[in-house]
Amino acid sequence: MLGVVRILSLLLVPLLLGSARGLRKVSSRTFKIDSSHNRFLKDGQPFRYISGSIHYFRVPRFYWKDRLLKMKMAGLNAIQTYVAWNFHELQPGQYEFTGDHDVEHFIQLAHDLGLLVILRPGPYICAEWDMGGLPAWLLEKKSIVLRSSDPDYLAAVDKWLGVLLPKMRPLLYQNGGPIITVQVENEYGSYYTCDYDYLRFLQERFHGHLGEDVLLFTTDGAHEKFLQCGALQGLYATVDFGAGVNITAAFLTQRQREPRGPLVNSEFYTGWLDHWGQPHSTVHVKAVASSLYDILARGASVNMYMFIGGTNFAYWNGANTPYQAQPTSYDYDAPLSEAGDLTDKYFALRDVIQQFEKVPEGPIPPSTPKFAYGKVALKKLKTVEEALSILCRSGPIQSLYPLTFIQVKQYFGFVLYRTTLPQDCSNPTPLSSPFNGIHDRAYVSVNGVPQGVLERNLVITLNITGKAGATLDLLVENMGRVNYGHSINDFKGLVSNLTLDSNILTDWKIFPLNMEDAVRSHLGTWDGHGSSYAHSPSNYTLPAFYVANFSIPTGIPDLPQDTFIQFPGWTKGQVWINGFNLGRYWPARGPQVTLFVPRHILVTSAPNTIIVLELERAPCGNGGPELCTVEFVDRPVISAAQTMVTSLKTKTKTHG
Ligand code: 6GJ
Repeated sequence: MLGVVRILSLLLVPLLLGSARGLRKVSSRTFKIDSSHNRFLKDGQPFRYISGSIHYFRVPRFYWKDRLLKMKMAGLNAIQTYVAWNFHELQPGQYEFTGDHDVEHFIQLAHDLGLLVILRPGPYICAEWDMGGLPAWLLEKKSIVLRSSDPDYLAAVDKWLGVLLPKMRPLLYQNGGPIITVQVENEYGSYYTCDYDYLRFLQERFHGHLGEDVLLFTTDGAHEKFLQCGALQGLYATVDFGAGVNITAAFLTQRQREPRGPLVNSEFYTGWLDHWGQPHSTVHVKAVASSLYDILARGASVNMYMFIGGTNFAYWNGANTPYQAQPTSYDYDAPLSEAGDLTDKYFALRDVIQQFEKVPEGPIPPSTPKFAYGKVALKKLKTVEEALSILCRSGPIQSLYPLTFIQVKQYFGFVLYRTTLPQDCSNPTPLSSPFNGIHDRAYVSVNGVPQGVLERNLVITLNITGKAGATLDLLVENMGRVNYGHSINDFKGLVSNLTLDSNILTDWKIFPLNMEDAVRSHLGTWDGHGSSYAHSPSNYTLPAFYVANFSIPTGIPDLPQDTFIQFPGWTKGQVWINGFNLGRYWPARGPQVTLFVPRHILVTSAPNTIIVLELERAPCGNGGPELCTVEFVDRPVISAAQTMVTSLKTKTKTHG
């Protein structure tokens, strides 16, 4: 008898297992490519996605649902987001996935709203984001070859993917979530390394963590030269192009790589990026609508980059080369404005989509009300120099020659470099960075007297005066790391030696400055005695903190509301409200003049604290308190006249 039972169990078990496996397949959701009909299949049915890009790291969590719902109501059936590695692993091995960093919650919100998700986890993402999303601490190996099979780079990538992708697996479509496709790298064909082993490494790791049935793809510019290095067997090749491009030619490029399968434009540019000092970029509504119509009429799947751009809060903006940093606003002239407002472009694109797909009925969440809280008078709190003990609690690092930000383990913001004048400079004496090593701006003072500003590529020599032995301070600002092209290994600080009258300066004290902790915990305590103003022949003022408290009345319905802050008479700096780092302001250069202030950082229950770090010239000298003000207004200004400094102010050759 026992023998019979045993034989039966040997026969039955594989069948049971098989059926269990079969059950998973029978009840499983599928998202695949149907090569015979050049289309996607979702659960076996023909499917075309109409998607829009939104970056969770550029929109406060408070507003994720509002933006996603507006995208849904525009007729989108999917959204696309990058994952910014450096937004989650700020220090090696230290991960942040809560609050505004909670990417799982963001994806779940999309799912709850019936939106599918196209995930682009990089690890490099470009995106006008600091170092294209790669963490700056990778540069601690000075010779690292990013986006390649460099073993140190791959080891860091492997560890990161081992943290991120297991979080994404349950969110895949086939596992019950919204993620239908996953992009490997980003426009790899535009990068010089052209390392297939690197792409194959990523392909193997993505499948290892996400399963063999995940649909992986690549995106490259619509030209064969890009697909040469950007495409890989087993990764579905897609292209990107903007309005006004010859769409037939663009998709022909994709067809040369993918003779069968759906046509896909993974980045259909609805607008374009900005740089400080250049005119705000716009792309005409009609051009975008017309090209979108043409793309949809071909049955192609499309992702509109960006559908909402949002904001580069804090120090997160990237830069292009020759060095040009992007501003705080990432409005991108997108269908939803930086503040999430509905634009003419939104309705124009919704009208186009409506010609191909059913668009949800019902109310579209309206643009949020904006409130002009008016002018707020600030008082000078402390200069950076006076606050050094708070800003750099561990004290300076001594070094014969300057060290970079990375060498002192500072990744963002500011480092103060201090030495003494080795000679008398009673007559104006040239302080120079002969190898264009100011990365990116240095605010120079001698014994507390402002001397002027040195700037990467633009101002590499500055005449200074002072007596031998006087203290020479350079407050160096990281304006954002290059995010595109071969220069993304963008080291910051004084990356080469400085000379005074052609003699190399040595014996430096280097102060990494922790602005965030200082602003959150100490600088707000004002003793009522602001520091005095050092007279500066160049009418610069020392880099200094200014503070104000302002109250928003309780009892008024719906206050606080969103607003915009502007800086009449100020020059350039950083601003925090209630400890939230809103970003950089630079009205003296433009085109951005106002910064978006989302309502959730404001309170009515207590005074709101504004702290401004003005780096060049504050309007708070002898003009009296009425000039030392900022102002909250109810509409943005991001396309003001700008001051583009294009030519080098000295004849010395620059090195990029
Ligand atoms: C894309 O390539 C990129 O994949 N792109 C742009 N490229 C132009 C490069 C500037 C010289 S502009 C906006 C987008 C995003 O950067 C995207 O991440």
